[in-house]
Amino acid sequence: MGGDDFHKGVKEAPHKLDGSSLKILIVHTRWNHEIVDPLVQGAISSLQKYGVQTSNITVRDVPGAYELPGAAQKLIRQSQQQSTNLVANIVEDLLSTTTTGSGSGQHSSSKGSGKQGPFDAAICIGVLIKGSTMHFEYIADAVSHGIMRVGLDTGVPTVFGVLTCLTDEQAMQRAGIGRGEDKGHNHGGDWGSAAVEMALLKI
Ligand code: DLZ
Repeated sequence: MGGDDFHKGVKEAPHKLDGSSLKILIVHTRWNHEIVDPLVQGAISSLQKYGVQTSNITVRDVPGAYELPGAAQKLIRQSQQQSTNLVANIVEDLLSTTTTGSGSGQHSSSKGSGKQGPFDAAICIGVLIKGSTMHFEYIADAVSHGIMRVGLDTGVPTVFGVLTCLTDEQAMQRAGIGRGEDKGHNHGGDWGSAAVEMALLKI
């Protein structure tokens, strides 16, 4: 494995990834949407390839990359809170059924088509392209640290799907829409598989 044989990128996971029980959040920017949209599509296709049901993929958008960590954290926390409320309602209902026989017998867990419960993983997707000022450096630094914090603070694996490129062409190549004959590689696919792998991680 040297010289011309080197293949840059991630090797397939050593075990089968079954995402059929997972609920995934994608938060993406509207900045640079012509490059972001194929990346989001690449991530969704990859999630589906690993068995994640379309009804269990939530997609939300924000203005720019700087907003990604805050939005992801808010949505993850809301899903965790909803899940706690759901469990509390079920317990309350069961208790009232046992003591008075008057429980509704119908829990909200039976409603809706998607999986109930908190997100199992999140993917933050955006494209930062360097301009002539220091703006790029500040945003890239804040966003990368912010996304890392979301994952660590919420306990929900949060994938860094932000391209930090020096030129438009670099970004397009990494979204699989390069202008030349070689369209490049859509990194959204790698982010989808990383989300599934991290969501399933256990001892
Ligand atoms: C302002 C700005 C600039 C100059 N460049 C980008 C970019 O390349 N990619 C991106 O996602 N967002 C950019 N933004 C917007 C900021 O991320 C943010 O939305 C605004 O500063 C408002 O907080």
